[in-house]
Amino acid sequence: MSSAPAPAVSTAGTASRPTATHCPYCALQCAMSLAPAPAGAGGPASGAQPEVAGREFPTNRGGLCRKGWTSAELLAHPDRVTEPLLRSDDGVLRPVPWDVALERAAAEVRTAQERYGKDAVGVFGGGGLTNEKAYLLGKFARLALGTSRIDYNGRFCMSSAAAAGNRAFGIDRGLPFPVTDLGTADTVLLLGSNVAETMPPFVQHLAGARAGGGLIVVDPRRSATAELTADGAGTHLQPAPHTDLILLLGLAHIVINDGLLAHSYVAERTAGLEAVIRSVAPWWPERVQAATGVPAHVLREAAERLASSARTGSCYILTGRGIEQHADGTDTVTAAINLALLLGLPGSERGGYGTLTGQGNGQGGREHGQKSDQLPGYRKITDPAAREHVARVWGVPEAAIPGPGVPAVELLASLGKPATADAPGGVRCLFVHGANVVVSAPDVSAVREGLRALDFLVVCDFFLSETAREADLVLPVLQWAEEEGTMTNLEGRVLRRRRAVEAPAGARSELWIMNRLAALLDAPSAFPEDPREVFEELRAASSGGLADYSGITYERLDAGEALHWPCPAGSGGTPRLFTDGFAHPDGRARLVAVRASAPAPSAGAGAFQLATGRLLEHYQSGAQTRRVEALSAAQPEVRLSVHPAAAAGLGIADGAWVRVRREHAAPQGPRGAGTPGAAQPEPVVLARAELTAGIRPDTVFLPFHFPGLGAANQVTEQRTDPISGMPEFKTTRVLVEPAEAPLDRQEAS
Ligand SMILES: Nc1nc2c(c(=O)[nH]1)N[C@H]1C(S)=C(S)[C@@H](COP(=O)(O)OP(=O)(O)OC[C@H]3O[C@@H](n4cnc5c(=O)[nH]c(N)nc54)[C@H](O)[C@@H]3O)O[C@H]1N2
Ligand SMILES: Nc1nc2c(c(=O)[nH]1)N[C@H]1C(S)=C(S)[C@@H](COP(=O)(O)OP(=O)(O)OC[C@H]3O[C@@H](n4cnc5c(=O)[nH]c(N)nc54)[C@H](O)[C@@H]3O)O[C@H]1N2
Ligand code: SF4
Ligand SMILES: [Mo]
Repeated sequence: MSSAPAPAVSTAGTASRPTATHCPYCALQCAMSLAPAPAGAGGPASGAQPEVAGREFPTNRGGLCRKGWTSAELLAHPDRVTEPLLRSDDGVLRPVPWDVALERAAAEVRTAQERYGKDAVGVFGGGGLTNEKAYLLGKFARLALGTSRIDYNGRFCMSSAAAAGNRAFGIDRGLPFPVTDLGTADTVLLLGSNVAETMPPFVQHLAGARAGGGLIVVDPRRSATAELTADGAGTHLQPAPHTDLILLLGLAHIVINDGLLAHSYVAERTAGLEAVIRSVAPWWPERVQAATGVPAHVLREAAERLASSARTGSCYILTGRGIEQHADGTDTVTAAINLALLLGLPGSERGGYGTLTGQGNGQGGREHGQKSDQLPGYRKITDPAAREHVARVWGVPEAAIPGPGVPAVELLASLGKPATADAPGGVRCLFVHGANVVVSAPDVSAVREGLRALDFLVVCDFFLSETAREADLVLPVLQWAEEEGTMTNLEGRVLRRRRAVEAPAGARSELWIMNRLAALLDAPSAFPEDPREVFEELRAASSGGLADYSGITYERLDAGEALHWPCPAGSGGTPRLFTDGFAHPDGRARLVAVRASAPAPSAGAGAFQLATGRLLEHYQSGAQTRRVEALSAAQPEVRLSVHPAAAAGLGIADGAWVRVRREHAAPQGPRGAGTPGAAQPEPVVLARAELTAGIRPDTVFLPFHFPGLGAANQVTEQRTDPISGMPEFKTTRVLVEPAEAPLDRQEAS
């Protein structure tokens, strides 16, 4: 088995022509072409890379950001893992042949399940996986492992927006319209989104709004995107972090009280107005000003601008992680959707509401069964008809499909936990596919402790990420340009990923890995290793579901058709949703009354709200981009943004080292009272201060791309949104103090 070739599925292969594909990173999925390495360069083994070029496509119009341009550098990177690595008794990861690796993994699954039951094995997936891998991983968990314990990093990303979209519209597709529709807008309200750094080529779609002074950016920082409002291009609203719900209730209050409501749209297309009128009543502009810091007259001007565009031009409301990644993220997004509905936008020709999906396959990855409560086609795992349908496609009795599992934070909190009188035991053996939770999950010290308490940890990755370093078994997988598959972009459009280069000998496709493991575990259904075959099965499994892919084929995609789901067999797909109605049985959107609690008193001396987010040069946990020379040279270490006035108060100069810690001791997380006698050191972040007048004086900001003591998630907490399971990533009350330079500089990055 160890000499088995990687699956040969290429249509383009390593032919001399460039291969048309898409960027490996974010959900904009910019089109690019990969030309083979120049002749004589010696192929991947020599480190020669295919050449990346931007390709004409509606979302990026030939543009790429720095991450896209440098993405091919990682294909033949010296850090690539190219053999399975098993931890020996002395604690060292050592190469083993594939058959040894897979047999060991299967044996550990059996042992854990014999001792503790089926749910003792867990799976943690990722929104970067192709549709084929995400679909098969969901099936692998339910049928090959027989566990309900599967969830994924999309829970950290899209879950609040998804929950709010489902509640309001009956369906969750990030943008219910093509990105290019934004070109017609004269007003765009962008809440908690920094597209200028997180999706640079997207900025061109804001040109129309900027030209007329209609870009409104809501961010506690003067982000690169907020800067796009300069010179009359728009307005930057700079509220205190985590006051967006109040701000949005305030805008709705003005729309209702100042006669800006789209009466006939609301009457014909929505339900729930009365309760929303009551819920926004207490938030008159001056009260909102007191809570958020945004002046009342600025709020009035913004509401009037939105309403006049909605009436006579075109107006869009878009949200990003800045307002979504909160413990009340679902309600905050709901308030943004309510505002859009009150203005008559969703499904009209005058604009709409959308959320900007994050990961490369953040959209498709949330449709086909990686979520703990979900089956393919965006079906509910608790719905008897959905279970029957999927069981038929899988050729198993309905009862063979486990029930719902638990969301990501709860799953991670359960690692290694023994059973008690009141609660079942946690996961003892975990498979990780496409996430680096030791950097990206909230409260990473607790996560690391959980991973170390496992009986067995399997990590599939192409690099030794910080999470892979904790593994008992690392399985080396393929990178994007080495595999075939499909991705679904932020507009719900399905795209082809194509193989452009040979994979290193020794790495294997995840479909191949699942196929072999399923056989070793006597799985009751087939696990094809050919992506096209998996996609055919996904089409059948999704047929009739909300996210119906049954009409999409590799042939249609290869012929260049633009196919947005839902795409039932024979249809041309749905680029624009809601034009004829919403996905609730009565066709109406739901206005859902949400309430804000009065903000907590402002932090005391030396205390701040810590906001977290992204830098242009790094992607997520940085497992990939920290290995790209130009990117890591541009952003080598973590920096804490601090306002100069706040820094002066703390006696901190630009470039000085600071320590960031929680203002209050963390509430006892779900891990319980901890191990007796094993007092954990208080988690802190060590960073250099970067003084910037662009941030509010009561706020500090950290990017989350760095590991170790540089990890912002050292201090974030396990608190989650009760509806979506989204962690509170975006605000933590912290103390900032001067610190000594770390003895080992590496510690901080
Ligand atoms: N360069 C880069 N690009 C990426 C990624 C990456 O890691 N790096 N990741 C991709 C993924 S998975 C995602 S999800 C997207 C995320 O894309 P964005 O949502 O644009 O990214 P963030 O930087 O997380 O957050 C956006 C902004 O929210 C602001 N913010 C923080 N707290 C608050 C608050 O309480 N209220 C408001 N209104 N704003 C707040 C931050 O200051 C920040 O500027 O980016 C995708 N693109
Ligand atoms: N404080 C704070 N924390 C955050 C956020 C924040 O804004 N603030 N944002 C959150 C968000 S929106 C997200 S999306 C998460 C993301 O956080 P992570 O899930 O940690 O994201 P990545 O760094 O993309 O991790 C992907 C890992 O999988 C590997 N990989 C890439 N492609 C594949 C593949 O096809 N198969 C396999 N097996 N491995 C692959 C990569 O090498 C990398 O090690 O972080 C969240 N954490
Ligand atoms: S914007 Fe996103 S998809 Fe486009 S090149 Fe940059 S990382 Fe890649
Ligand atoms: Mo994300």
